[in-house]
Amino acid sequence: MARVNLNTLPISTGKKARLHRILYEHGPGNGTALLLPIDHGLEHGPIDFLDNPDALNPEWELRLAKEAGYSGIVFQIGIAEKYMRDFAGEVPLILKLNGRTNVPSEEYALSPLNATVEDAVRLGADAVGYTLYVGSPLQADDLAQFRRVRSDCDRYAMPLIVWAYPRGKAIEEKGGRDSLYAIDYAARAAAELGADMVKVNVPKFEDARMGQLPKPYSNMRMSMTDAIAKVVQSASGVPVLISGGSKLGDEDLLNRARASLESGACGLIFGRNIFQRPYPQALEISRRIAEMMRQTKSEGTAF
Ligand code: FBP
Repeated sequence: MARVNLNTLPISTGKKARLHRILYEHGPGNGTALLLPIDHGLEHGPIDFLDNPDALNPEWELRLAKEAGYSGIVFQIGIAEKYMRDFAGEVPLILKLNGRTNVPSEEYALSPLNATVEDAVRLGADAVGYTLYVGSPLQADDLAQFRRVRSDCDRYAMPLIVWAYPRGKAIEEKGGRDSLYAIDYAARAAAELGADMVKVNVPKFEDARMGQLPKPYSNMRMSMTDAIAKVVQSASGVPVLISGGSKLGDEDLLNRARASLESGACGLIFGRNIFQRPYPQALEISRRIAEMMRQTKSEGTAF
């Protein structure tokens, strides 16, 4: 696991102070992050909560984040405004600044801004999140929007975590959003554009689509661990968080966590895999993952 060393990460004093809370003062600590993203009601709709309707109430996730020892929780503005107050200072907030529904097609993906960096400051957030749809036909709008957010983040010393998501028509024509080509490219693009931290999905190798990938990715096959390590390397020193995706069984989820940590990621950001479990199971698996993070030896990329 690559633990983030804030003394060598080239960031401003204010960003360092905020990231210190996430990476050292809460959660597994010691330069790692275990985050709980809760923006699915907007991104996917209430469908994601059908398995566990208790989790529709954000107090469920906040209580879990506090009890299990998460490094931070991710909310959109409406939920943050209504629910963070009781947990302010106890659970670090990452305010997601953009978001969209999945009702329209992803062909022309763009995630519009719904909140500002000033909102994040007012709510006491320790970072903001921005979804960048790398490769979308609407990338000119996305990049312009992102540039304004990045510059606000620099002005307010607010760490910027980029959901580096390859999406859209052209990405689908070139092998799809989950390919190593697409995820590797997205991680690198986010790093080059000024992310302080990059969040990516785990690359997949789909036999039927390998031929669509640009060379040499069309001939590149590797283990999950090596694929994540490749993406971490492409991010070139920008700390990488690995996301969870749709719900897995306990052992598969723990394997995903282990592979991510062994590949040089500095943290994990698991949503559905946590809140779609009943509370006692969500608590137990969260604690097992946090313990794994505390025990995984520091290795890989040095920040
Ligand atoms: P999960 O762990 O549930 O995959 O959550 C991570 C996340 O990035 C959420 O923040 C977001 O709502 C969702 O995935 C978006 O996923 P997608 O773009 O694949 O629909």
